[in-house]
Amino acid sequence: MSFSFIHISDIHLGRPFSGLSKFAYDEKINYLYKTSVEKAFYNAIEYAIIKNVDFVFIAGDTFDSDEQDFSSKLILKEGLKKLADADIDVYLICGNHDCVNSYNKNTFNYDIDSKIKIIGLNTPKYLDIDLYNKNGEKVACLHSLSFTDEKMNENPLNYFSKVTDNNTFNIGLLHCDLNADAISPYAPCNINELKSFGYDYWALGHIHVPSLNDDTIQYAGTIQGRNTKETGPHGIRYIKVENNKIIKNNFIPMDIIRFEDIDIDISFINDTTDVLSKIEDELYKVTNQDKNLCELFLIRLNLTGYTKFYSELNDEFYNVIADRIKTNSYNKIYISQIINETIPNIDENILKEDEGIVGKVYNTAINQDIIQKVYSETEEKYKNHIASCNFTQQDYNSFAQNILQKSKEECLNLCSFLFESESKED
Ligand SMILES: [Mn+2]
Repeated sequence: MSFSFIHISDIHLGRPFSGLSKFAYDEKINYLYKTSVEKAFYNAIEYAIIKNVDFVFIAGDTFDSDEQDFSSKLILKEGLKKLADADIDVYLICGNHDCVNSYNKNTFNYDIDSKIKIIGLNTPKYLDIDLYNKNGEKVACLHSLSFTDEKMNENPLNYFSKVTDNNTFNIGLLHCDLNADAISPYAPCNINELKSFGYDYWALGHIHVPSLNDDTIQYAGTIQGRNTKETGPHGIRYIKVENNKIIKNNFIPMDIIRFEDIDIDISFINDTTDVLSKIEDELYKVTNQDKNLCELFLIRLNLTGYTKFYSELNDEFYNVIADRIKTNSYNKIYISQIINETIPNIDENILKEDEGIVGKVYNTAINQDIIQKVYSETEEKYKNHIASCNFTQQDYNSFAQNILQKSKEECLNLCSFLFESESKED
């Protein structure tokens, strides 16, 4: 006996994109901001139909607001209809953004036997139900709960029943705050409590950028990132089960616009004009994989490492780089921000010989006698603490050596920044 399903969550229909006002007048961005969420959602539906899945589970926050706009209602209605027409059973729970009470009962007036179940609307708010695959075989039991109101302070697991029949595949469908301390208003519970129910898969909603390392307890994440914090691929999960065992458990990207933060070390570049190709090499490693799916990558670049042309990294440099990347990628990669986290690479001898204030600071700071004095004073001050660490003499020596080395490096870094900014003013 086999079946398959997809797990979608946090579609947030109607939620605007945020934090990118610098592109406010860009035609391509405006067009994609209007269309990408719908497109990602329809991608997911098409995927479910092509894969001929038996079920689709939607784990809450389908609408962004309890005042559903007409366009969002239409998008969801049409999507659900496509699934039902393809003989796919849909179970949708309501989250804190789209609680049961916010659903328009004229629009979503499915009867109790419909293939589309909005938990709490055409079913009770907690629903235990047997699931039958397309061959009519009983293959699983679903346990699902909706938010009635925008807040749920109680532990949602109070509603759920534990597994009594080990021969059935059990699925939990829940919108909850797993990282929560017990006072979260978004259905607080923890991962050990979930595990104690003995279910085979928990389809969760609420967290947009999932980081759980458990194959059987999963947030699907939002289907389309909406701001620079929602980086990386976004999509759905596709699960295939055979004889009560999960044999496929895959994340499938669906997003049209993708946000990324990329660190690029420019330490070994000796010519400023080579920075562009270095950045492009690194960018393409990240963007190539889903270049056919994503129509736009919005990238925040962090430049790191030691560089001897620190003072040349200015706004003009950033603007030229961003323009070239956009042009060279046929308007597919936009740089939203370049952050300079590099450290000026100044030869130590230049600092030593500098007769200005920076040179004085540096020469004082690296003076062995002064370092030894500061070190001894510090050692004396923290001797009880050091003793309580029970170092061997050898460990202690290497620890001390390490600290001295680190502080010397930090001192060089700091003085290099000072030296650069002083020479800029000259
Ligand atoms: Mn939520």
